Amino acid sequence: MTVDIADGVRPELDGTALLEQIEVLAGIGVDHSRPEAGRTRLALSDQDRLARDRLVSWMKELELEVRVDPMGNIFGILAGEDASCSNALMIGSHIDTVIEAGPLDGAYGVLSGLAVARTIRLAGLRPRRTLMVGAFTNEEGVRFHPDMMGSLFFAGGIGLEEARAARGTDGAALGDELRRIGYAGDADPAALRPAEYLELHVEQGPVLDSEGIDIGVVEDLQGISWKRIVIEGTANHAGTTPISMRHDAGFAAARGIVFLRELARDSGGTRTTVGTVFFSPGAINVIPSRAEFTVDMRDPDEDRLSRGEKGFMDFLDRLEGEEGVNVSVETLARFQPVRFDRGLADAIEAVAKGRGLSTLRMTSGAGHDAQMLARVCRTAMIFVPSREGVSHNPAEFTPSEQLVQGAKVLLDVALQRLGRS
Ligand code: HGY
Ligand code: MN
Ligand code: MN
Repeated sequence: MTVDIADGVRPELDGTALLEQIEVLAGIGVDHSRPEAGRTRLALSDQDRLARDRLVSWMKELELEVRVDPMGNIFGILAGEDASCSNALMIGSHIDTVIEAGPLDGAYGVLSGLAVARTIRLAGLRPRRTLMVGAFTNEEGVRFHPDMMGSLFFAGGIGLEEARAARGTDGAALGDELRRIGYAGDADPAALRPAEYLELHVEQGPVLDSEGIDIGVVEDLQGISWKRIVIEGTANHAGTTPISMRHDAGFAAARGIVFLRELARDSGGTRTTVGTVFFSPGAINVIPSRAEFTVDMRDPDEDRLSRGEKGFMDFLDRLEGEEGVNVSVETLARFQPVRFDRGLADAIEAVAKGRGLSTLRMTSGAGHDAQMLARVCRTAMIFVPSREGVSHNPAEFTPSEQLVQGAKVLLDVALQRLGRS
């Protein structure tokens, strides 16, 4: 029997099964001696492999065909009457995490996709079009840069050899790690590209929660610029060296961090973050000879983002002369703002309203695999609220009923799309 929402076919999604799987996955990567530190599943780590193995086992329980591409992207396929992937609907996200992460970022979207497949399977339905559930490699980009690397490869935005050669912050080569954990697959990504992609995700920001809105209809996603800055100064004695004679890489870095905050404050929309800073040689009584820090700069407006990048580069030029240091800059990621598919966004909004839910059209502040899938197919995102906007933090939380509600909206949209030829 083919699925068609027009037939009044409305199988009910089992929220309990979804919540149970979220809890199981959330337990992978937890250091039980420090439960307050959440979970850490850096891309291609042993913890990531455990989560991948668990996801694959759940896909197989649902008799999905499991395919893995050369970047370790995992796909569970529920064939429709039209068994082609090129006309398929894919629902996806990621299961790698940042350091000391919450339970929902990424995992919620993948497991909700699995819940949609489970609902269709248990109802004995056969969709007209194929449903694919995807889990993309290295969405977070914490260990290997850039972020969204698996979906970028899937969308043809980075070559396999370049990706496999990426060096992690721990010095490991991405290709070696893919092989080590057994996820260097052979499926051709081009043959797996769908016609449409949906991603359900927690907002990770404060808007929906503070305004009491049930569902975010994500229309676009802001631009991202990641850079690594290395400042070379001169080590010297903390006690004997007059301030006027110092070439203090640490102080120069501190000036850069303050400049970035002031740039964001005065910009009207740019957000800047310095998430990592390292000083060398790292001794209390030695003026740092070297400082290394990363810059995460984001803006929904491409021109303003470019101006921010240039403003910071001009500042670094001045800094070299004023502090007598040498500055080098490496670009780690640069993605322009992305607009999602209007028709899919309209369908999400209509379904949510049909369920009596409040909705808000919004821009995603976070990066997502959807921004890469948008390069190759019609793509849209659904958000549910994050309690006090907290994410990339063990305290990340969304009430169960809101998680299940979001998954039911996803199911409704999916059934609509799958029921079409
Ligand atoms: O950085 C991001 O926005 C995403 O979590 N990778
Ligand atoms: Mn995410
Ligand atoms: Mn994230």
